[in-house]
Amino acid sequence: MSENVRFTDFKSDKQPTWCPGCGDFGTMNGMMKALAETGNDPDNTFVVAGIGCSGKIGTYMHSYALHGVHGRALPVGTGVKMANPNLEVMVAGGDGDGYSIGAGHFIHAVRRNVDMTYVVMDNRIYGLTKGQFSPTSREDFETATSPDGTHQQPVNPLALALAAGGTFIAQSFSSDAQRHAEIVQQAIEHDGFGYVNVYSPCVTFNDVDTYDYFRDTIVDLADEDHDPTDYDAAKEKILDRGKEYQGVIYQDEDSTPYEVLEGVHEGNMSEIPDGAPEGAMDLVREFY
Ligand SMILES: Cc1ncc(C[n+]2csc(CCOP(=O)(O)OP(=O)(O)O)c2C)c(N)n1
Ligand code: SF4
Ligand SMILES: [Mg+2]
Repeated sequence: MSENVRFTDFKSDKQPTWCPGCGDFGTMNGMMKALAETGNDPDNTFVVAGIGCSGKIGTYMHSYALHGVHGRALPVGTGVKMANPNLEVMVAGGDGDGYSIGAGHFIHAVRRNVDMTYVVMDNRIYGLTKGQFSPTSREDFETATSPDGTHQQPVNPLALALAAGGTFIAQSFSSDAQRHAEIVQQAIEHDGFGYVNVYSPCVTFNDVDTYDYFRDTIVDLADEDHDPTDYDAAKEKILDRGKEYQGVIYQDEDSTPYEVLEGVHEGNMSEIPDGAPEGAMDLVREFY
């Protein structure tokens, strides 16, 4: 960990191929700012990314990283943190990755409460595969796969997280750069699973959930006198589908991370060897 790290130190030398104006630029910048602000550096940070436009983030950030299998980023992040709790683990992916194919992992990662951060870049569409509706798409959203609307209620991912026993549930908007970075910072600082659903507009395939839409409708909980430690108040906000909230909606201040309950934490990591265990490379070659 270092005090002199700037957020640009988390930028890799790869040029993003995201469309100009994609919300993922702002989402990533906020994550990098939050990491620098919390005293992390690329040497102690591990980014696990899903598959999707959002999943490319691990390539564009300078840190340890793994670009895994669609919907499977969270179990990998859990394994990384359990293997070495000294690492700052950031898991990132899209609404399809996290709430469709990865929905089962999402619920169990939330309830397991490992101390890591999960950022979902929610553009309410499948971007990478060119514009199919996603679990968070609106019921009347017309796409190639829903020419007459989806005819399905969108998933409420924050409600899923609350029902699964989430200890930190937040939402932000990639274009509100300072607030987004602050909220991700609070998620990193939380002792447990810090979950942030980020409105991260897709300018190419979603002409409904746009920057203008979020700018016009977003309600900041900082202006609402909301107490995130009040479970009932949080539940009320989360179940209010008529509003797009930004801020920390729920936080359990008594949260104890899973790895601490399991006795795997920084304090007893001294026995982990510096190099790879004997025979580890043979095992890797077997699957390479
Ligand atoms: C197992 C598997 N199923 C399906 C796909 C095809 N696929 C790739 S990305 C994606 C969805 C992307 O949507 P989202 O997670 O919202 O990410 P975005 O591109 O919008 O950032 C799908 C269905 C895949 N790569 N692997
Ligand atoms: S298709 Fe959408 S989500 Fe993907 S890079 Fe372009 S704007 Fe971003
Ligand atoms: Mg998406």
